[in-house]
Amino acid sequence: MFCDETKIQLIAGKGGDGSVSFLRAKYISKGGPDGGDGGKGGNVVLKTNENINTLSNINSKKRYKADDGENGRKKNMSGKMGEDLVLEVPIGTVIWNIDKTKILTDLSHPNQEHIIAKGGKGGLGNQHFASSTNQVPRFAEDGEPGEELSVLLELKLVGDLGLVGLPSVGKSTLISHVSNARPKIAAYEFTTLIPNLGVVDMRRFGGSPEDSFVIADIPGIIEGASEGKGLGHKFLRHISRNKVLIHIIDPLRPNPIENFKNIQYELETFDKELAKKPLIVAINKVDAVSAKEIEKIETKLKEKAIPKSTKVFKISAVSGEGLKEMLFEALKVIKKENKKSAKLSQEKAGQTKEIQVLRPHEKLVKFKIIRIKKRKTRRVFVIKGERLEQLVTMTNTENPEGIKRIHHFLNKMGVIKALKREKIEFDDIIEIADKQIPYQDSK
Ligand SMILES: Nc1nc2c(ncn2[C@@H]2O[C@H](COP(=O)(O)OP(=O)(O)OP(=O)(O)O)[C@@H](O)[C@H]2O)c(=O)[nH]1
Ligand SMILES: [Mg+2]
Repeated sequence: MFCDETKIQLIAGKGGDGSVSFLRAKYISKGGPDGGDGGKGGNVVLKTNENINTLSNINSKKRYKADDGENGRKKNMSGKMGEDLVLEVPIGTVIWNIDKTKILTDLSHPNQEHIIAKGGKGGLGNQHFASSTNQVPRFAEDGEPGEELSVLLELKLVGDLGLVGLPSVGKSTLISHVSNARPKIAAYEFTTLIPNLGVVDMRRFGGSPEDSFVIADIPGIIEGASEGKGLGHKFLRHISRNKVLIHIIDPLRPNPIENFKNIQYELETFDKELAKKPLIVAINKVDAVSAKEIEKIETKLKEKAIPKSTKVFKISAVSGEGLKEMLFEALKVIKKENKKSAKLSQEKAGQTKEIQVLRPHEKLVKFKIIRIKKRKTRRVFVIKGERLEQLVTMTNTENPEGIKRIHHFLNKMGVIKALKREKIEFDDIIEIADKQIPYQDSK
């Protein structure tokens, strides 16, 4: 089964709760607090595996959850960390937000890892809350919930060289002749239903050992693909990352020039960038057609369909004629494109250095009163802020010591000051992370 798009829900593990406990030992009447911390929740991690070529394994489930951290225990024992959940995906997997409007990350290297949903922090045990004024803290932090999000995974296979053309022109025959891939070959159209990747080892053609590249064979395209004819545009995304395309022409078919133009039009309709990619043209099956006939097609092609600079090769995917020269030309273009993109990413890296970033600390303590609602005689102040929300989420607001702790932080972070400017009054409500905290005048 081949699958190149799927939507899944990812849930990282919740942090374990901190424990409230007091040392109990014979002859010691009042021991100190000894509640251990909760363990951190497991992350959900996406990791590329070069042996996987499809998202079908991932697609078999719709919801993935990493392990929760264990709760803390007495005698200062911390809870165990939740294990990360590692999902293996093919190289070339793009992770989008669920409506496919924003790319979250793009996994294009072998063994690349990305934490997509972070596990929640473990809550601190009550031993941390002992102070000179409170030697019996009956409060421990709750574990933080794990991040939760839905994403759309899209696979764009990463080949260097992409083969395009009508069905039955010999794309699969070519890829099986020059690479380790063994796709099905047959005399009927649409033999290939899913994209295939193969590695071309140029040593076989007299090249050097470091010269190898990935070749991609995609299902045939026909006129009207943009309107969904044949297999439509479904697989064209897989050649959008190729550095060079080889458009294969079948001289046994009538109207090869017209066919060529139609396919080029379909590529352009799918994505303008495809039409701008370096292109090589191959007239295949020269073993089955007279040299004169081939000559005629080539001349017409150059007159009517391609710019002068486009290279045309006459090949036979069956006998191997002309393949070596064509592969070396492809390799030359791939190397040139690699150099270009290396330069581009260097320039990009240079640029990002100059971008000013907020120091983590600033980001953490930032907050904002986003809304003031009215409820009966009281007012509700809705506040947003990353660190504040985390703190409140991890604090049991049923526990008076918890409320006290939140007030302590509200004061420290300047929230109370900001609320006073808004003329907050006793009995008004502060709402953070969907929790309601009664305002206690802290004069
Ligand atoms: N004589 C000759 N026949 C070829 C050559 N290349 C391919 N063929 C034949 O053409 C037919 C189609 O070949 P495939 O490689 O399956 O074609 P394809 O482009 O992958 O076709 P789809 O997967 O349907 O898009 C088969 O019968 C091949 O044996 C060639 O160089 N010479
Ligand atoms: Mg095929």
